[in-house]
Amino acid sequence: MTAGSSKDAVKAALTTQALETPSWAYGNSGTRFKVFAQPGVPRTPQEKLDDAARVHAHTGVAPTVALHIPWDRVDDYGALADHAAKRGLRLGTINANVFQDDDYRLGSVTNPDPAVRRKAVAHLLECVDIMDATGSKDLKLWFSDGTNYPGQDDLRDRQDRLSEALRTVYDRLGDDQRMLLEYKLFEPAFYATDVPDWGTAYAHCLKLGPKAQVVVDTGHHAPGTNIEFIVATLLREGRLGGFDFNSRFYADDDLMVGAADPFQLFRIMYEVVRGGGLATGASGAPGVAFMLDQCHNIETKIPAIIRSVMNVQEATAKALLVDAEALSDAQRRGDVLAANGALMDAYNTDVRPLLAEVREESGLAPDPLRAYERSGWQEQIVEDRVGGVQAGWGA
Ligand code: LRH
Ligand code: MN
Ligand code: MN
Repeated sequence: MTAGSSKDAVKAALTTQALETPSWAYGNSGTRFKVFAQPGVPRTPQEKLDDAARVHAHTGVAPTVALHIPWDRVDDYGALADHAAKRGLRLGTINANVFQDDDYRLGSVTNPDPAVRRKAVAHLLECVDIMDATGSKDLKLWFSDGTNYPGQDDLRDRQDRLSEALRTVYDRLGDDQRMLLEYKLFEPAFYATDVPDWGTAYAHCLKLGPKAQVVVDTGHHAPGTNIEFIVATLLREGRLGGFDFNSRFYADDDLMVGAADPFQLFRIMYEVVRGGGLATGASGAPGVAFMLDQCHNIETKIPAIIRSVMNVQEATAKALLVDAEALSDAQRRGDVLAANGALMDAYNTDVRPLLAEVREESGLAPDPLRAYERSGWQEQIVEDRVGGVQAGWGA
């Protein structure tokens, strides 16, 4: 699939795109100031899957759900995978969590204390065991590790410790499993984060081997960062493992993807299409994982997730509509305005009717949000579920 293909090819590409929703987006969440509990939120990992199944039922493109351990800890992961399968879902990426334990005050895998490092690595290895049980292919690693004050710890030693931990976990992966390494500029570390940017993540992945890939969380950059350039570069190098999609106005806001800056999302998706990132996933090879990583603190969660899925689809459709021939012709001629115009023409196209057609052709309602509203699910869960769980940040 290349940019600017015929309407039928665009529609076909849209039906093969799959988006992964995060279990934690279905539970309660908040800021450091307040968690606003919502009625009807899931009380168990199973109920999170029940909600995710509604998102997939109405959009048709959200068949997998990312788990976060220990937020989604259960006794029997095989049974959880069965629960998902009965609802037409699969368990997706396993997210490790080495950032909510008192022992990790000075870091997890980069902690100066070897006993703490061993504990962190043991958790990461446990996550690979869980992948074996669930059939998950991707292990996503994000480390809150870093320092708050210059001199607090040795920056180079911390990279060595990180490298050693990653190697141990990488060597434990099965042939069809990947390690997705996520970077984040700052927070909770405020002076130096140990994996602060794509360059650091890429350097570690290169050293580890082909199963180590970089994850771009769209909320993890400094304001003004050209994220699509990072995406283009990682794709060229064959190291773009996936996205954690969300929107940011200020820092790691975790708002709905495409809400703050739909144009940026379009530019990112254009580079994905341009670099063949949609096609690899569709052909069955481990391609770019399109995941959401969001928290819906004040808005109703399931419709917010449906809206987010639709926003990614709209950006993807626009990216696919770019007239590649007109664009490269203008670029070769050095016609700046025509080249920019070719991108903007696609961006300014209203793709909602096209997506409505795609859904109707797959037997879905044209408007997933209206369909969800009419389904009665929201009223049902509010009635049935009392005492929903927090997603995990304060848990
Ligand atoms: C860190 C992060 C990472 C975590 C998730 C809950 O900010 O983006 O992906 O796993 O939030
Ligand atoms: Mn993330
Ligand atoms: Mn984040």
